[in-house]
Amino acid sequence: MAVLNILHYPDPRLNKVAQPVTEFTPALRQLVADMAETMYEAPGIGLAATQVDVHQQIIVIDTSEEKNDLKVFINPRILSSSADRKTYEEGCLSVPGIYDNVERPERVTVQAQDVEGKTFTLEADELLAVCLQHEIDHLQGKVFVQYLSRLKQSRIRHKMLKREQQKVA
Ligand code: K1U
Ligand code: ZN
Repeated sequence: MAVLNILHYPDPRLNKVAQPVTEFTPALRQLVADMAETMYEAPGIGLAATQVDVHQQIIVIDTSEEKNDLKVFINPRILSSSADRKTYEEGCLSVPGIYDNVERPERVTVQAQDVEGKTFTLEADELLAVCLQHEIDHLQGKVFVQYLSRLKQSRIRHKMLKREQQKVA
């Protein structure tokens, strides 16, 4: 297994749209295992393949306290969203140290495939619903800061670029 490099905002590779997975191979299993290791090591509660510069529709999530409930979503799509909305203070491994409120549907029903290609449907609420929507956004090339005001986006962009410059200096 391996810990993969996580891209940081505003890297333009985070805006690429991920393609559907068509082959359920041992290489896919290995990538999923590496993504899970990367998420646990960060630590985080979710990770989309886009964040590790792989532009395929793959997500790993574990919102359990004990970190023993790994969920894998291949080719996820939202079948329905509740009219009720909820605001949650989100974070992102691609925007470390930045947290802000995002309003989203409170519940979603998602259809996806598992690592063997078997289709399943899941009704999600609470943190799992927030995390699933955040990760599906990543697969569509969207980072949570894009829900914030232009002023906040600009401040976050400058802060992140300054941090990257300090790393190389
Ligand atoms: O996609 C990502 O960057 C992962 C992100 C998921 C997420 C968190 C909160 C709301 C929506 C989506 C994270 O995991 S950020 C880190 C984090 O939330 C966390 C880290 C350690 C313990 C508990 C939470
Ligand atoms: Zn994120």
